[in-house]
Amino acid sequence: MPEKKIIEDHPYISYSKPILSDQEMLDRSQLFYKKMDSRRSVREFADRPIAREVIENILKTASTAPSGAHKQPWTFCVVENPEIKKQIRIAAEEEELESYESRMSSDWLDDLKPLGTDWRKPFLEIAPYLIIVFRRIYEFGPEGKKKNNYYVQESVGLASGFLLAAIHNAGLVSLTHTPSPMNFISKILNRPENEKPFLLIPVGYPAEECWVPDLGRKELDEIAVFY
Ligand code: IYR
Repeated sequence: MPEKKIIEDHPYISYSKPILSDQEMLDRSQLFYKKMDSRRSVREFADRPIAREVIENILKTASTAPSGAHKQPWTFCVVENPEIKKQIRIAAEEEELESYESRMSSDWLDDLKPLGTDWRKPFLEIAPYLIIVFRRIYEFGPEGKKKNNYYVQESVGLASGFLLAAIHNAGLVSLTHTPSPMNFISKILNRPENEKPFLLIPVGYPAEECWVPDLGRKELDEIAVFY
């Protein structure tokens, strides 16, 4: 059990990390990089079922992300029900068709060509789970008074990153899908007005035959500047 102490009326616990050898630190950082570098966004899913408990662990991991004033301003909705998945697919494809046919610029469509995306989203019915991440703009305080959360976009972005890493670590794949506009999902899932949809993430195994674009990643000197 960690040591506990009260500082200015608030409880604290002692926290430390073991000092690693230089080699162990290097090995761990390298291994984790290699592991994360093998993550890919996948659009072709298998319908193979996944235990609910795995999804629960993944969500608990996502919720370990830091957040503004530790408000954890997120809700994860998990859809397994085939009827609800179908409703989501129909509504998402309707919006996406409109986007691909008239809302997206020609530059945008050109940028997406190497990814092979289009308005069809069959994975929304095939993947065993859809996780919909909602950002909670405010909470209802006593007497229903609205209390704004802080840095909601940043916090929910971080939690979503943790979520994708946890999915990958469990040996599963995901897609960060952003049908736009996404309001339809609040209606289908009957979410309260303080929640706004952020990302729709199908989770499962890749299809037996699954292809992903042959993309590289930027080199270190393109993404980092050391001073
Ligand atoms: N939301 C659309 C379009 C799309 C946009 C971006 I930026 C992508 O990186 C991928 C797709 C869709 O999901 O197809």
